Amino acid sequence: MAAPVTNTPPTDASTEARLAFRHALPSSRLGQEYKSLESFRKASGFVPAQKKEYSLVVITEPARRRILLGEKHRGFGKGMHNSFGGKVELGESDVESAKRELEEETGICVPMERMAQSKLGTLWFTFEDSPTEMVVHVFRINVSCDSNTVSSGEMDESIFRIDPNVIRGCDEITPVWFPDWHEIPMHNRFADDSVWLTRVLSSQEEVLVDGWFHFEPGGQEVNTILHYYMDFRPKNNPDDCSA
Ligand code: 6U4
Repeated sequence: MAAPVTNTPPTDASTEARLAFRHALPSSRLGQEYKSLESFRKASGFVPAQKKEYSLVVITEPARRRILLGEKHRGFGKGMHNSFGGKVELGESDVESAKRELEEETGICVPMERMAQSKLGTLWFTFEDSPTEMVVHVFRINVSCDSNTVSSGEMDESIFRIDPNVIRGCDEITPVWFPDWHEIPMHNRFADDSVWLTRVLSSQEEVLVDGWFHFEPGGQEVNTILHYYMDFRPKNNPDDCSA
């Protein structure tokens, strides 16, 4: 029997991060955290028959603590607020998918090299009632989106400048800025976002994250995690897990 993390104090870094987000899901929806991938796998006991790969791009404006989210009108996650992305098409890399989907869904064009450098990690999702594992390659682009700074040369090179006028939606998704990321409608997002995204946004430094989430049956309606394992680490010192 795999050992769950039962002795984690209530103020561990992940819990603390989550509590700062007003609409984060309660722990009763987030399942049991495991301390290793091996113990997570033993607990879920799930072997997917097939997998599908996706890209997901998180767009944030750190100076204003804003996040750009898409209101999804159709397909997987319909009616929810999600970041941008979609399937990795045949012959495409994860980076190419992220670049293409972001541009299709928001009008924002990020160069390939920039997108490649912005990879946060990978999330693996399995579901009690589906044979298919979703493998989601996650990227984060920090932007400045202000018409006054579009032509200014003085800016931190980690910030990607975008002209607010380029942002537009498509028939699938409408992009909307949320003025304070602590107000993200987490109750209207996939449950795992309350675990990994809250942690990523709360971190003062650049981080990498890989996560494995096994969901209860019932899909989007139930939207509840049974088991998860998350490997969260600073980008510049990947061996240090204290971020
Ligand atoms: P079509 O209909 O072909 O345009 P496509 O846009 O290629 O579809 P879609 O929209 O079904 O694919 O992609 C699903 C999107 O949802 C991907 O960006 C990955 C993302 N996603 C899936 N599960 C997620 C989860 N649990 N948490 C999360 N994002 C998830 O934050």
